[in-house]
Amino acid sequence: MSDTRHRPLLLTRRSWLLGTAAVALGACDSSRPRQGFLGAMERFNQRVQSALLDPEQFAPEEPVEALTPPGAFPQYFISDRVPLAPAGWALQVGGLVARPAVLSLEDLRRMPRTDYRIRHHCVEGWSAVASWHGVRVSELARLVGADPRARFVEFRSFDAGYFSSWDGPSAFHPQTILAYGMNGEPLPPEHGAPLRLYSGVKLGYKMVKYLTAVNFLPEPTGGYWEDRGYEWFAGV
Ligand SMILES: Nc1nc2c(c(=O)[nH]1)N[C@H]1C(S)=C(S)[C@@H](COP(=O)(O)O)O[C@H]1N2
Ligand SMILES: [Mo]
Repeated sequence: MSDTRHRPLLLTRRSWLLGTAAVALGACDSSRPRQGFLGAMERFNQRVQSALLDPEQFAPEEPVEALTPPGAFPQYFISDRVPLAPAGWALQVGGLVARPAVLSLEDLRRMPRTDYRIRHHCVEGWSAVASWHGVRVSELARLVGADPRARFVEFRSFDAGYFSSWDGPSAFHPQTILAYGMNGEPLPPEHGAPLRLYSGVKLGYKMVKYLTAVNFLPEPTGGYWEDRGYEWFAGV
């Protein structure tokens, strides 16, 4: 299923509370959504939302009964067919780091593992529950010696250039992981194999699947949907 159907932005709970102007942005409105009044509002909202993001706040663990049945968890990718990892896949880690690295799945599996079962929120209005496991982005930052000036993290993929950039507090949140497993199994191709971003603090479109690179950067870059008018912060 290719994701060309995103409809106009739904308000996140936090945007709703703040009464943002973001609702006026259409999903396919690529006509300079960041400029003028809306752009100013979004920059304002980002500041307010970053200030509101409580690093102690966790997405609630869901009970086993809440698990979405196998096969019913929606699948999104912008490529025409399921993107398959290139032979010899490895994750490139760079940017403002002391030790740039190229990591295999084995390397990542040897790092401390985090597991949780939480709800996924897509901007289109659906939600679903799965359990995920992988390694925290904060662990990766420690491994490569990310510079404190790198207050943003960019995630890139082999899915037709899909990417997203994140604010540091969300990227380094304890529930933000590079997931290599779903529901106790290796991550399936439909859900981003071999490695995807997962988090309890962001909407679905921020969680880049089919990862190729993670870059620790001093400035935010955009994102596939973000560059098409979707909110950049996109907190749950
Ligand atoms: N590479 C890539 N990552 C992506 C997307 C995509 O199209 N390509 N879609 C995003 C959106 S909109 C959502 S809701 C989630 C969906 O994850 P799922 O396919 O595992 O349900 O992936 C996100 N990450
Ligand atoms: Mo989504």
